[in-house]
Amino acid sequence: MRTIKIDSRLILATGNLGKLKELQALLAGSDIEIATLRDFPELKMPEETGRTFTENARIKARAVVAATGGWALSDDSGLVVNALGGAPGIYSARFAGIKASDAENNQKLLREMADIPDSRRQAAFVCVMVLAAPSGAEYVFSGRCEGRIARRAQGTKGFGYDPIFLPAPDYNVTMAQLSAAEKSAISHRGKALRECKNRLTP
Ligand code: ITT
Repeated sequence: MRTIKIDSRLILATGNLGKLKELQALLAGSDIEIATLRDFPELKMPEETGRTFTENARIKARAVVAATGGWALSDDSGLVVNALGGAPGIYSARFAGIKASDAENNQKLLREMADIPDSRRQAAFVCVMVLAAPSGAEYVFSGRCEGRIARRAQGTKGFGYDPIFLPAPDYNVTMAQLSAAEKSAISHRGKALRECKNRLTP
């Protein structure tokens, strides 16, 4: 497998503080200089008009490369619920409306799942990352975390749907009851970023 050499700082192309914290923790200690969108306050991220996680991740990474001329790493992710035909999927951030809070999204999902029995509550978190170079080269990484939708929200750590997601194989605690390190060890984002880091030259 070809290794990737990042010869300038890497800009984390996300405006989601929950994601940003997890990405920064996973990249801590590496030799790569990390920047965030806060370093580019004039940069306006484009609308996510793609039909897939990968298309949306490409849109975000390309916008940051075009605006900055640097390397960018984007993350498009979401929750895929079997009993809802894959929803909310790429619409996870805006499930309960454009400016919906995490709590509103969780409540809407719990409402829609109210009549679904435990045997049919399977779900997965999905993450696609695009690492984009100023040269136009792009590398795609992905990760998936299987689990089930809980009956009620529990836990205060993490973000998004973490309080109502019971990760496999134990399904005993929600993702929001795990420490940041425990979550990253099993999470969709942790898996995608480790795959990415494995390709980078030291
Ligand atoms: P950026 O596009 O700026 O990165 P965003 O929040 O709009 O931020 P997405 O379009 O990728 O990003 O939506 C991801 C949504 O999926 C996020 O808002 C959460 O609702 C959910 N999500 C993703 N990863 C999650 C995680 O680790 N834990 C809980 N929910 C997660």
